[in-house]
Amino acid sequence: FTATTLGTARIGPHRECKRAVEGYWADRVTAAGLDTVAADLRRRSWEELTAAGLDSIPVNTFSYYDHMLDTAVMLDALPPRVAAIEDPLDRYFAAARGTADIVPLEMTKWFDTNYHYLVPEISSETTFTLHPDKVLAEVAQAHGTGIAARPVVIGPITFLALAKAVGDGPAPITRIDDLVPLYAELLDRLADAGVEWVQFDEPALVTDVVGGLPDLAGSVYARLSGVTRRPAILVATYFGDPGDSLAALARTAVEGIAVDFVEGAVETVVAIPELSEKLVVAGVVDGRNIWRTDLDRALATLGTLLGSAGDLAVSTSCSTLHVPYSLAEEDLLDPNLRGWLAFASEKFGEVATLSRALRLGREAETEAFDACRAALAMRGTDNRLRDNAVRDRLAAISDADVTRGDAAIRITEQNLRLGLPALPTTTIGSYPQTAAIRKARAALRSRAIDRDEYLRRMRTEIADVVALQEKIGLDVLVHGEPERNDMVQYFAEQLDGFFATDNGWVQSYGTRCVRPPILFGDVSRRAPMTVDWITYAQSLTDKPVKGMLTGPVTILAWSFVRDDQPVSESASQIALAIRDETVDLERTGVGIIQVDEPALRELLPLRDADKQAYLDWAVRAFRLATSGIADTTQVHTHLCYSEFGEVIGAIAALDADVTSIEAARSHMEVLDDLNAAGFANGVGPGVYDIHSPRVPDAGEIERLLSSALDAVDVQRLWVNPDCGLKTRDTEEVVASLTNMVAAARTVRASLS
Ligand code: THG
Ligand code: ZN
Repeated sequence: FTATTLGTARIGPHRECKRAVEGYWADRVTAAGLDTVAADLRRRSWEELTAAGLDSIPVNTFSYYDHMLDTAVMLDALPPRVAAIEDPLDRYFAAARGTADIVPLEMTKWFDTNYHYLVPEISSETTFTLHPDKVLAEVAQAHGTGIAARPVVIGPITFLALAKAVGDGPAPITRIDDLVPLYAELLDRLADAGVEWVQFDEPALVTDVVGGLPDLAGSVYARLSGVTRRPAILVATYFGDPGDSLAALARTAVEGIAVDFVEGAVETVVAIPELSEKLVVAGVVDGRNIWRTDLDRALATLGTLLGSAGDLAVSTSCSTLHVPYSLAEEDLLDPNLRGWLAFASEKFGEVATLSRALRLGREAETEAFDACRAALAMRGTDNRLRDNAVRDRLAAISDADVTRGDAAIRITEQNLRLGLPALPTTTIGSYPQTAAIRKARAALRSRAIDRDEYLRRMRTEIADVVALQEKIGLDVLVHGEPERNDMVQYFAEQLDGFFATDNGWVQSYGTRCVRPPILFGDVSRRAPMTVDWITYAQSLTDKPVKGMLTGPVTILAWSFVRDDQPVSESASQIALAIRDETVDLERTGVGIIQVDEPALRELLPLRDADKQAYLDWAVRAFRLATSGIADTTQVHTHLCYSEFGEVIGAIAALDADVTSIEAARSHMEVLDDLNAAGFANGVGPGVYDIHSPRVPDAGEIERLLSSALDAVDVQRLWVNPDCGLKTRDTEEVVASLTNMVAAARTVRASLS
């Protein structure tokens, strides 16, 4: 084949799948109804790809929740605790979300993206067997509509490398020999189904997550390509340079290898003689950022590859899961900016254009190339790209600007000022986004109400949330963030250098989506962004109210970033804007400011060699944002969604006075790691998992707090949930927080 994409989004162009799945959970949609919506979305997506000019169509990239979970189902590797649930769909959702008495699988970031996958649990009792029903059903549906279907399945190496060992089981990757025969059986079943090409996704090969990956890739794919009855195999690497794994794969009998040329280097391919026997699927169109492809440059890359590859197909660099569906949905975009962008559907067009230009010459696509050059020339000269005031200010930053006073002295001064009890209770920041909030936001958008009425309604929400927290008995309050649609989008909308989309939804996990803002120019703050809300909340209570901000690394990680300067430079610009906000909050008397960095782990480079440089600039950006205020002002931060292992030193280096951190799903293990990293400041390990509707009882939280006290000194321990509460409903929140406060009081009493 000549033109493809490695995968597509599945949430639906108007989030149809999200609505259907949530409807199913709420008993408003039947299983059959859900199936119809899904089948229709798949068919429309395949038709779109075909119409765009792609001649190999990825299938099985659809999912009701997550493709790692789908793979766990395919391999019969769901945890035993869901086995008793008879219905396969309900069992699947129980593993994903938990139930009243089942803890769900852990969720963590998919490589360095903002997508979260469910982490399969592999124990020594896990016996893998093959259940290819889903992939076969999607292939059958595709064949039924005459589509050149190429099923996509997560490869055995990536599946195991991203899974987690439970019990006393060894590292999951040691089970690779158990999986190879099942994948061989899968090849046979796919051959039966008339499949010509299968794609095994092996993004783990661009990382150093487990040792010896090149050898493993060579041996696993030598065995799989040795299967006699099978479709042609495409091994897809993406998100980075596959390094030595590429040569190892090239020496096997697989027919195709996909390489990400947005991240990876062309030289790697050119140097491997065995590739002259293979189809190289060249990811020259960025699958995960939203900039229009420089067609001339991409065609030049393809030209260089032509001599080295046996055959060449054009593709997006990875699945377009990570970008919005289509620019056609964006009515309000600045026309200049629109020309610089390509969402998924525009990218499919670029792939087809490049594929035709490669075969027929650039002349066959003159119009597309001319339009591209004109748009990119406009982008090059747009004066919003450079703000000299911001650049001068950054150039003048010194080490003193990123350093606060001694941590032990700071905490003493803060304790005097705040007068909090031992084991202070608090929440992460957001409260449920109630129907009233959503209604008000929609009414403002449709101009049914004016700005003043909207502000008035938000204030009512804040007053309710403050009263609720006082009633529950929390020690440090928040305003609840009713005015924020999203913790990144909210700030991006108020900062110069960003713009927002109307319908640019991207799946974050399960049915949850975000609309990442687009960072296109130099960043600066026009005016205070949060001060009025916080001061209003503080006026309603004698308890301290935290000022809530999003940190520079997270704003960067959850935006589409400009590709014309190092991201570290963008991070510093955002940090200055946040710093200005902290100074304004402090000036109005706010005593605690939380600067969240849940995405700190997310941008960690995939290769070990690149990690330290990232951690250095990320920590510096956070410290730039938080070092403009007095030592008597307490800085909090919050981290979640990850294995913290590799960033634990950086978390300590952030030097926040208090760090709240996701811990409930990993049973407080993170505290020992923080201690080992020399972290001695305050810490609030999350005492219950907010991603599940399950309400923890007080006894359970007491036990967690006791075990936390084994690891940290009582003066350092804070009590809080795992994460913000915006996805929960008020009833669950009240029940859970009431139990949390009761548990804190019991443990507090037992101390004296
Ligand atoms: N914002 C952004 N990215 C994120 C998070 C975030 N990535 C990591 C983590 N938090 C993901 N968590 C969520 C939690 C809730 C929702 C999305 C991501 C969510 N979304 C609404 C939905 O899908 O219904 C839509 C929200 C809206 O209307 O804007 O609830 O917090 N950027
Ligand atoms: Zn969180």
